[in-house]
Amino acid sequence: MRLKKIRVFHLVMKLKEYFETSFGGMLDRHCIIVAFEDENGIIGWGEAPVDDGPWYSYETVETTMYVYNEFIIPLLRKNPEIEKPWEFVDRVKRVRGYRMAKAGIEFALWDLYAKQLKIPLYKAIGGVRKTVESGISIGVIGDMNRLLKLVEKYLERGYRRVKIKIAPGWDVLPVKTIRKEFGDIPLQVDANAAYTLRDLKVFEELDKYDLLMIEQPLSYEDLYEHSILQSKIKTPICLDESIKNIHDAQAGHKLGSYKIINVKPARVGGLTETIKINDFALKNNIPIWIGGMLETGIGRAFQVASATLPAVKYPNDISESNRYYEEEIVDPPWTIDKGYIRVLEKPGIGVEVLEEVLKKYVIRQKEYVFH
Ligand code: OSB
Ligand code: MG
Repeated sequence: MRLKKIRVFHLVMKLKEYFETSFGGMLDRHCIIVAFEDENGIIGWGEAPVDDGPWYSYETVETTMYVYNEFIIPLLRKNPEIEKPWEFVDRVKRVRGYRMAKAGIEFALWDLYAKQLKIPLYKAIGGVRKTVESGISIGVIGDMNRLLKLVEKYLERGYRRVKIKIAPGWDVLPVKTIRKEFGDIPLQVDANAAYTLRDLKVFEELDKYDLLMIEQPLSYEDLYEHSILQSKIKTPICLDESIKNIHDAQAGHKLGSYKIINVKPARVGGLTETIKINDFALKNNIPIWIGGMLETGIGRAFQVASATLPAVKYPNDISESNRYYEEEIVDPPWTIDKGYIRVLEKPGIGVEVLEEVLKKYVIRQKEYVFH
C-alpha cells in the first residue's frame, strides 16, 4: 500500500466516573488517534492509549506527538510504500521504546491492510473466535458499600469476571468482603506495581481467597522479585506493566515470574508483537488475556481482535463502550451480550469512525502528506 496522508489527533474525553488506580486517578482521558490514508482514499484507524503524564508508562501525548514528528514520520517519508503492517515494525526499529506511539500507527496500518484485503481484522491476525469474553475492571473505590453496589451492578450486566484495583490499605478487606457477599465469583486483583517484597503478608492473606490471579503486584520494571513472590504463593501472578515485549515474556517464563500474561497490544508495540507473544504462550501452555487502557471505540476494536487469538484463556478487560463514555466515536458502539462481545465481520476494525463526533474531542491535530 502507498501511504498518502496521516492525521494525528490529540483527544480528551470525559470519563463517566473517576477511575482510580494505585498510580493515580483519571477523569479526563487523553489519547492519540491516528488516521492513515492510502492512495485510494481508504482510511485505517489507530489509537495510542497514552496519558497526559508518565503514570502507567513513561509515554505521554506529548512524547507521542514528538516521536511521530521527529523520527517516525520522517522514516515513513523516506519510503511511503508499505506492503504489510509488520514491515512498519522493522522500519522503525532504530527508534527504541515508545511502543504505544508505534502501536498507534501500526494499528492504523493493520486496519488499512485488512480493509484492502476486505477481511475482518481478527482474521488478518489469525484469530479463532466469533465472540470474546468480557470482564470488568473496577478502580480503587475506597468505600465498601459503593464497591459492593458496583460489583452487583456489573455482575447483573453480565460481566464474566470482576477485577478490582488494589493499593496498600485497600486490598485484603475488599476481597474478603466481596467473597462474603458474592461467593465464589471469578475474581482477581490488580495492584499496578504498588507493593514490594516487604508486603509478603498481604499476598499470603490474598492467597486464601481463591483469586484467579494477582496482577502486577511488584515494580513495573521487575521480573526477578516477582519470581520470588510467585514461589511463595499459589495464586497465579499475572504480569502487565513488566511485559513490554516477547523478550520479557520469555525471560519471565524462564524465571517463573508469572503464570499468566495480560497482553495489552498497545503496551507491547502493536499487533505484530501481540501475535508473537500469543504464539510463544500457546507453545508453552501459558494462558493470556487482553488488557485495556480505557480505550475509545477505535482502540477497543484492536482489543477485541486480539482477544480472538488462541492463547487467550481468561476474560478480557474489554467492557462495553457506555461503561466509560457518554458518547462513542464509532458506530456501532461496543456492547456485551450475556458477558460476550461479538466480533465484527466487516473489513478492518468493523466499526465506522464518526469523524464529526471525534472532532468534538480533539484539542490538537497535525497532518502529514506524503509525496
Ligand atoms: O492496569 O490494567 C491496568 C486502566 C488504565 C491503566 C491501567 C490499567 C487499567 C485498567 C482498565 O485496569 C481496563 C479497561 O477497562 O480498559
Ligand atoms: Mg493492569
